Amino acid sequence: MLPKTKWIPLAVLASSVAAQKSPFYWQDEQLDYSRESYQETGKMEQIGRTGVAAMHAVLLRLLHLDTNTFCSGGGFLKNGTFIGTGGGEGKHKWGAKQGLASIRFFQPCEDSLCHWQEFKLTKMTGNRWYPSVEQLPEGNLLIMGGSTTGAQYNRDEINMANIEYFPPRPEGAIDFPFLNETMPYNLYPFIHTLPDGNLWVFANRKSIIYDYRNNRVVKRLPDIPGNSRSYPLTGASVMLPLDPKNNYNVEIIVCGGSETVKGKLSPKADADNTCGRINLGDENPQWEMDTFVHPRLMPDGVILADGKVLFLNGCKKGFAGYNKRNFDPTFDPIIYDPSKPKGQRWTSGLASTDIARMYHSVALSLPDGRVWIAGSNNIDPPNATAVYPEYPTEFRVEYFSPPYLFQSPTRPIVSKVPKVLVYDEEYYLNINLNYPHTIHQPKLNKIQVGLLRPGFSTHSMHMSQRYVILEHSLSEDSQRLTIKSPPNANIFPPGPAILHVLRDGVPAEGTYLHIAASEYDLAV
Ligand SMILES: *[C@@H]1O[C@H](CO)[C@@H](O)[C@H](O)[C@H]1NC(C)=O
Ligand SMILES: *[C@@H]1O[C@H](CO)[C@@H](O)[C@H](O)[C@H]1NC(C)=O
Ligand SMILES: *[C@@H]1O[C@H](CO)[C@@H](O)[C@H](O)[C@H]1NC(C)=O
Ligand SMILES: [Cu+2]
Repeated sequence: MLPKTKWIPLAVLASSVAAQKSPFYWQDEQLDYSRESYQETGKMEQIGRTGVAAMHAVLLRLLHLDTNTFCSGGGFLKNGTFIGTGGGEGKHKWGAKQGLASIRFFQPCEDSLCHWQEFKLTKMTGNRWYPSVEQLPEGNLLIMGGSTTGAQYNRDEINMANIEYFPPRPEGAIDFPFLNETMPYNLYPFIHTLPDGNLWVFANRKSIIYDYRNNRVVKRLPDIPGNSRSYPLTGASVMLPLDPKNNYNVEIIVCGGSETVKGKLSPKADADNTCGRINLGDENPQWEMDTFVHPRLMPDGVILADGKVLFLNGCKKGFAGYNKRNFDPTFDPIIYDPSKPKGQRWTSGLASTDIARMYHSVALSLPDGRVWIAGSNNIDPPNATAVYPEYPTEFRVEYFSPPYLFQSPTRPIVSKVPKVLVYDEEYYLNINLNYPHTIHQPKLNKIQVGLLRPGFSTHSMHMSQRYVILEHSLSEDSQRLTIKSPPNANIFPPGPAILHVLRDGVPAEGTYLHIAASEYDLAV
């Protein structure tokens, strides 16, 4: 997105390999228990710059691209190859070719020699601007929706009311009438893979349960109260952590969004200040409405190491888009605790930022339990010095350290973590619950093990994001932890993930690993 360079707005993060040296892992001074306030508020730090206007983010490394990834989707195949799909028009200014129908391959590697590959003949069935991508249990990708060209909102003539897969299926694109029914605010539909192998799909205010294997709508759910929640009235959707204790019952929250004014998009529109929560385990699921603390559109909902959900970025007025379409940034992160009763779920008063993160900002959960925050490109052409009523293109990076990093002067450490977990197996890790021992003896030693997929972040989407609690047991001497991998690929589709182990809510450094049906699936 920098003019006159060949770098396209894709921010990609460090690989697992140089983990210990990367900025995405704690430095020693990071855990500063001396500051009592951090225990309550967490810490927000501005460290470094992206070099590109970060608009898409996934845990990988910095890469060179040929085609325009602007407003694309992405996900991992079961063999570990990352696929980026779709994007924007050609931009000769930056040397980017048209990327609307592109499929980009990236195979992570242990040296710095790997890069993107694109093949002239490997394209999607059509142009897709603002498509959603979901990693499926089979280890392939489902690519849904989008429009054939960039637009302020979707129109019938450009609507891609269909689904395709990668690797492609012989039948090509399959009609998906749900995207006709949800016009015109249905770009970047929300998708979550459910433990029964169906998909939950949401656009505008509607949602369905969809059996993609048989191309069949299984159930229609009630409309969410309040405003539209899909682009450009952008809200966020998060599937709450799945837990074997309740047989992986699914609950989903959809938060924020924006209104239309007299049926039209308006920069004066008020953002939505509600969250809806739906329990798919109920016979007749209904939306239970809750506050979103503030009105907010374009929020990022990021699952943290402990399974709580951090919401940040976004603003209070307008709708998603460039150039004086959205105003009044929301600077404070808030945390949602799904396990608490309504009325006690939200934590506010956390360490805030003074950087407006509006259209085209991103956030990703990191292995060390922090959250990486970047981007905001609200003006076209990009302008780092723009002033109100415009907002500058933002290159500064921030890291949010949630309060859990300051709760204890000791932390757990795990080692001997396998690089690959196959389904329904037990694994043995070494654990030191309390490092360094000399400082403090914790009383409870309650352990939680969670598998987090941070997913692909763009436009308030966190494609394929999920968190699954793993069953575990601790040896009598508290030095060995047995964990049970997810029972099957519907619970956790194959691909990379972060293994988090927490003692009394304090996370150890997470481990970046792969979930696979077989160790041989993995090409790395
Ligand atoms: C759905 O929309 C697409 C694209 O606009 C159109 O080609 C198709 O005929 C529509 N289908 C229905 C059932 O309305
Ligand atoms: C960027 O914005 C500033 C402040 O409005 C303006 O003075 C400057 O001309 C803009 N730069 C470009 C390249 O448009
Ligand atoms: C991973 O699978 C895809 C799709 O089958 C293939 O195109 C790609 O080359 C594979 N990657 C490796 C490293 O084998
Ligand atoms: Cu965009």
